[in-house]
Formats: sequence, C-alpha cells, structure tokens
Amino acid sequence: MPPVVTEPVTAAGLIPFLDALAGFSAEGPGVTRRAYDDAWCDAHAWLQRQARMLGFAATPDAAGNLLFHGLDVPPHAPALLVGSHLDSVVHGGRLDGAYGLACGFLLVAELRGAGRLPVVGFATCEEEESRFPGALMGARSLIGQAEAGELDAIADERGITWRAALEGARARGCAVAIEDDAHPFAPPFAPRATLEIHIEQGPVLEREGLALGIVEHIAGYRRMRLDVAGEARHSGTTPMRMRRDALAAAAEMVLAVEALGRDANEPAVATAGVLVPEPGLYNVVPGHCTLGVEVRHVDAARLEALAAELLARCRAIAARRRVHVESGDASGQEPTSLSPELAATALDLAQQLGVPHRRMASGAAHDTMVFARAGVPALMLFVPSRGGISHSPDESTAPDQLVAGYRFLVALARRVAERPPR
Ligand code: HGY
Ligand code: MN
Ligand code: MN
Repeated sequence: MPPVVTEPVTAAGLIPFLDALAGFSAEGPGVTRRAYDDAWCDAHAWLQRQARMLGFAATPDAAGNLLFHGLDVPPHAPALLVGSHLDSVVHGGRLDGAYGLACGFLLVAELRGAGRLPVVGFATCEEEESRFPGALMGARSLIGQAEAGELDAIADERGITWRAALEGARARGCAVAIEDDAHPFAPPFAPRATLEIHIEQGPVLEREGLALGIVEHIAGYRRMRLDVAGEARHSGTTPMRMRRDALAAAAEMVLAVEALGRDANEPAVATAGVLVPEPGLYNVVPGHCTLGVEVRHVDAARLEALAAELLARCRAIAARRRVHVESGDASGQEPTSLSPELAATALDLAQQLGVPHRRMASGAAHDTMVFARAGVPALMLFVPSRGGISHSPDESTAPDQLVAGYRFLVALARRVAERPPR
C-alpha cells in the first residue's frame, strides 16, 4: 500500500508546487506556456515525475491531457475529475489554470482510496486559445468530443497544425499514440462529476471580503475576425481626402467595440484584442487591417444581440469610410449553467464549515463549460484575485487564500466522492 499523505502535508505542498510550475515558462514577463511548446512539455514531464515520486500514476491521453490517479484505478473507470489547464496566455500569471491543476494533483495524493468514486486529477492540454483557436479543445478531447478533422483544420499563427504540434509533444512523451484515426480522442475515464477550482480573475470576492465563490453560471463568448480592406497608397503623396485607410477605420471600430461594451449593462463586455495593420510601414497608408474582437455575456440571447450589434456598428463605420469589412467567426462558447446539485452541496458545506462565500457567475471561460454541456455534473469554485487582475504577470492571490480554497476543495471532493450526484 502506498503511504497515506495527510492533509497538512499536501496543503503545505501547494505553494512550492505552484512556485515550481511557474518556473516552466517561455522568455518574457510572467508565465507563457502555449500548448505543446517547450515550456509546456517541460512542465508536463515534471508533473509526470512528481506523480511517480508520490506513488501514483500520471497518464497522458492522445491529445496530451494528463490524468493523475491511483495505480489501482482501471482505464475508463467512472471517476470524479478534478483539475484545470496547463497552458497559459502569453505573458500571463502563475495561477490561471496552474492553481486548479495543482489542487487536483494534490487531492489525488490526499484522497486515494477514500470515497466510493475514485478521484482523478486532470491537466488539460489547451484552454486559453493562446496558440490554437481550438474552442476548449483540451477539455473536448478529454471527453471524446474533439473530432478527427480538427487535427488538420486547427492551426497556430505560423500554420503549424494541431496534428503536427501534437506529434512533437508525443515524441517528448507528453501524449500517447492515436489508436483510431477516425476517433482519435477516446475518454481515458468516465467522468461522473467534475470540479475545477480557479482564481476568480475579477474583483468581486476581494471587494466583498469573501474567501470562496461557488460558480453557478459561466459567460459565453463570440470571437470574430474582421478583415478591413482599404487602399494601400504612398503616405507622402496621397492627400488626406483621397485615403481609404484600413487602420484608421479599424481604430474607429476598436472604439466602437469599447462603446458597445460600455453601453450594454453589466455583465456584458466587449473587447478588441487583436489589431494587425498591413503592410505596417511608416510610408504606406495601411491597405489592410485584421481586427480580432469578442463579446461575452451569461445570457445566450444577449450574447447574440451583442455580436449582431457589434457587426452592425463596424459595418456602418466601414461604409462611412469607404472601406470593405468581412467578418468571420474565430471561436465561441455558449453561456453555460453548472450543476445545481453540486452547487447546493458546496453551499451547504460552506455554511457548515463557516467559510465566507457567495454564489456567482464567471466572466471568464473555463474547461468546466465543456463538461457541463456534455451532461456531466460540473462545478467551479473561485478564490479571490488580488486587485481582480488576471491574464497578466501581476496576477496574484495570498497563499493563505489559496490554501483555504484547496482545503474547501478537499472537503467538497470527499463529499462528492462518497455521494456522487445522481
Ligand atoms: O478566455 C477566457 O475566458 C479563459 O481565460 N480562457
Ligand atoms: Mn485564462
Ligand atoms: Mn483559466
């Protein structure tokens, strides 16, 4: 029998674990771990070694998702899945994804053998779309929803396909071989329920002085790529009245997107996060500009209305400025409600344990959306984010708040493993 790891030991291990994981990053400020890149592969290998050292298994699937489980848990067994994502945004923080996966990992060490349902930790390969516009392709592959065609259809900004990048990671031991080309991603376990703990990434818990958020809804998003086409001309010789400047038009669209977000009531948000003018020279009036925009809302009808209004405003700007605009969907997620039964269990437990908490919605997207929409009872927990900051090197949460969140997760997972949702 492997030694039983006691709660204080694992909770004390949380912060050093996060410190170590944050060390796996590409150059630059904060943490950059894009799916299957060197830092990601190094972190993946480190996680596998850590699991072996603690006497449990770390099993990669065909997409490079990593599952942590007791050696006695058979493949495809029903399980309580607990974890988060391994990848990060470019120049992101050390906790987004990492916190939830560290908690899932330590939980496996702590709960092995306890409860009727085995606890399996997970680290999904890709959640952030910081490399592939894959619409939560890590979670989708983990439950067998990602399709064979996506391996060649999804590519990064350099044209490297999901398939090619994955082959590189596989060569480094971070994924197993695809056994069935028609159905490349078979779920390694049968999730009976999932839990994901995460930093809030917003200001609510800190502002209200609370330790815990019990997340009942997650906002959906629509990401669109706008191709703005004007006319490239000499910047020194083209009078201002003769210009059809694609960048100037796109700049006006950026402000229109911001105004749309401001005009709509909270929790609506609208962001232009990508702007690529071409040819990008001092002496050429920009003839083309790519603009990447997104809108988010927890309500599906409002989300659709926001997307439609955004396009209408941008088209009006294009017409007035005599440029052409083409729009295409980049990716999207439907707003998603999480398990009322698990939320009730978490609320009851928080009251019992005297943990200051609230029910809330998430403005950020998460892997949990995929599990919930697939009909798996799924819940998220939030801990406070200092200043509400995330997707930034400044992302931080006090260690005692991280540990308190972990302890609550342990208590909740114990309860769910003992009495799984129906
Ligand atoms: O973009 C999101 O909401 C998430 O952080 N992936
Ligand atoms: Mn994120
Ligand atoms: Mn995240």
